Amino acid sequence: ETVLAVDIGGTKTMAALVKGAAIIDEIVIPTAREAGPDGWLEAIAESTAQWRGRYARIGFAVTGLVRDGHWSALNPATLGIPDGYHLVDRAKRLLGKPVFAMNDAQAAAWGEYKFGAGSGGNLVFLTISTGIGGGIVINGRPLSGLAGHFGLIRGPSQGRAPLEDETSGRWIAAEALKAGHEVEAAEVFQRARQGAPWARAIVSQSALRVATLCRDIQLMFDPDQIVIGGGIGLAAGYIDEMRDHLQDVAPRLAPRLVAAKLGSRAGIVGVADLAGEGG
Ligand code: BMX
Repeated sequence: ETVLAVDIGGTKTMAALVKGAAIIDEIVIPTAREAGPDGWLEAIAESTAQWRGRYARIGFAVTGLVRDGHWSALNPATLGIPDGYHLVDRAKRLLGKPVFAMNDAQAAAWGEYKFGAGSGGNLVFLTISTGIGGGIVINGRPLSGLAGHFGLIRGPSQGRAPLEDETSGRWIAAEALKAGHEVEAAEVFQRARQGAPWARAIVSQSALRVATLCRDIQLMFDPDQIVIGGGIGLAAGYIDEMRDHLQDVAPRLAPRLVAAKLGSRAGIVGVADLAGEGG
């Protein structure tokens, strides 16, 4: 069964025709942050019009909290979704097929568990991107609701801000600006690789905070592995930097970090699988 799978993140939106774990075709468009959910759905309908008639079901993996088909932001700085937006109803009306919706990182956790880096045991997935998302698969089941929203735990600044606001892509760009460099997160990584001390310091600080989070996650769920994804998490050198920060952790406490095998497509593949089963 072919599924239209859509992943709406704080920075970009990906849509794909998916069969099993195979991507038949895909497009990526920026998430027009100011357009709001009606605007995002219209952009998706437009840019996937050429696939109409080729899919029987639709899956949405979205940044934010999904409950009973209703969609809300937990951290509006990551994406300003209005409270309780009727995502499933609106998408179904617009695209004309049954819609299943879930959180992006929870979908990615399922994708990696079933088709990617998973080994069959318990797994935690972390995406380090605009924000920090997470998903947990325990005893072969993906947890839903708030479970895995690790980016929302309190950060290092005396608990004032969510961890993701002091760690992730937006923070990296903001820190660079403070250091006098008006660049996007991706360029901070490039400059760090070239050896710029200011860039290296920012990347190292971010990786240290995520490494500390992984250490805590290991104590909560003892997963077989923690799968790292997202544009920041998969940036060259980031996972190695995390491993460096974990070097002095006793082996029996140490989290086992692996890169997402499905890369940026983990959410798409995961939600397609769950939508294909009928949600
Ligand atoms: C935030 C939260 C999570 C999401 C994570 C990663 C919102 C809007 N989103 O913690 O639901 O999984 O960001 O999202 O509250 P991304 O946009 O960085 O992929």
